[in-house]
Amino acid sequence: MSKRNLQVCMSPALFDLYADRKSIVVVVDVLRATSTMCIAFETGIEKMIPVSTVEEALEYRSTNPDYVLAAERNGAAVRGFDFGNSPQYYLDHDMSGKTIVMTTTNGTKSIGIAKKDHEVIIGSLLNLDAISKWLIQQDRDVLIFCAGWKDKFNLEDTLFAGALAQNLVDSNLYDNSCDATQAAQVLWEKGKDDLFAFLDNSSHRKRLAKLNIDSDINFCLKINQTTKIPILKGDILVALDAC
Ligand code: 3SL
Repeated sequence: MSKRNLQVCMSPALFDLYADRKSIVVVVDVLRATSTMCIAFETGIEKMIPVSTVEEALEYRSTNPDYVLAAERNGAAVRGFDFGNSPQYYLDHDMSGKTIVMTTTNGTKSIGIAKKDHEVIIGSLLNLDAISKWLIQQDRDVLIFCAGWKDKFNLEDTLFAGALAQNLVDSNLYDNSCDATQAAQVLWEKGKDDLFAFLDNSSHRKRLAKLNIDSDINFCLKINQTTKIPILKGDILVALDAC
């Protein structure tokens, strides 16, 4: 039996090189967009509409006044929006049944790129095991798509890619001859025992620390806090409960 293809794309700038129109794409932005999406569904939101621009988000609300708008640029909440991109906001506010329209610097942009030709699901360390199990049940190739930072490589998304790749490779169903996949696995092996310390000198940890949000970073680095898997149906994310 031939093995399933498993690739890691380290940056949106490289996506066209990996796109094959058949793989399931797992979009990841550990700090913080896709962690926030996973926890938003865990706390009971009904739908989320990820959009690339602030203007698109505002347009949604002009026709749907009940929608809640979340927007972040360069780590900070965008003025005039209901809130920004903190996963912990959803723990502190009751959003059950709500539809959130969300735009972020890299995460929602990456979803916009991937959705053109691929089925898209949302990954984070918070739903790592759920997403691993669900993917193993699908007889499909997998492309893990790291959102990075403004087209640059980042460590935290690569750590997630390595963790997910390791789980998939352990099932013996996937071929990991992609060099980027192997590199991600090596980084995961090196960092997995203390992710916070491993990221100590990383660019986005420093960026977020300047905004005083170390507690969000700690939260996003927790593993297996939810079994919710956001999946894109058209332009809308809904929750797929794993297993
Ligand atoms: O780039 C993004 O999509 C965000 O997750 C960045 S931040 O963590 O909100 O700064």
